[in-house]
Amino acid sequence: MASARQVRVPRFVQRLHIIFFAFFVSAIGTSCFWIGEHPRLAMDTFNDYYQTEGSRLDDCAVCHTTGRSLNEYGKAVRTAIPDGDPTSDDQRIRLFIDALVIADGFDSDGDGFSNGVEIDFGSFPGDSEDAPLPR
Ligand SMILES: [Ca+2]
Repeated sequence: MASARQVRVPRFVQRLHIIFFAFFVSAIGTSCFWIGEHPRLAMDTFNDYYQTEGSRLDDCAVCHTTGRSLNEYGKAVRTAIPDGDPTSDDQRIRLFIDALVIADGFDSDGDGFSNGVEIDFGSFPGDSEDAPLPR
């Protein structure tokens, strides 16, 4: 026999935890991973900054291994991008260039050449098998 005190909880209330979880994930995603939502802006900004359009470095493989996975150079750039949610492409471009400049000083693939030197010489800064030719 059912108690007269049973309270029927509406289905949407029963699922509130799912809504809160989705909101939480969404909020984190916009503050930390915005650059992944703008791959064309990232590639265009890279090419504009380093004058690499049409070169072998005009390729997603500069930062990525497969799909959205980042190589060590891509991780260095990604790490240098501050958290936040830029509201315009101008802000995104400025933050991305700042991150590129920071990553220039590292040797992400450990081949003995800084990322900036590698890009200047047209080699991939995230691929230790690809380095500037010795002189
Ligand atoms: Ca390299």
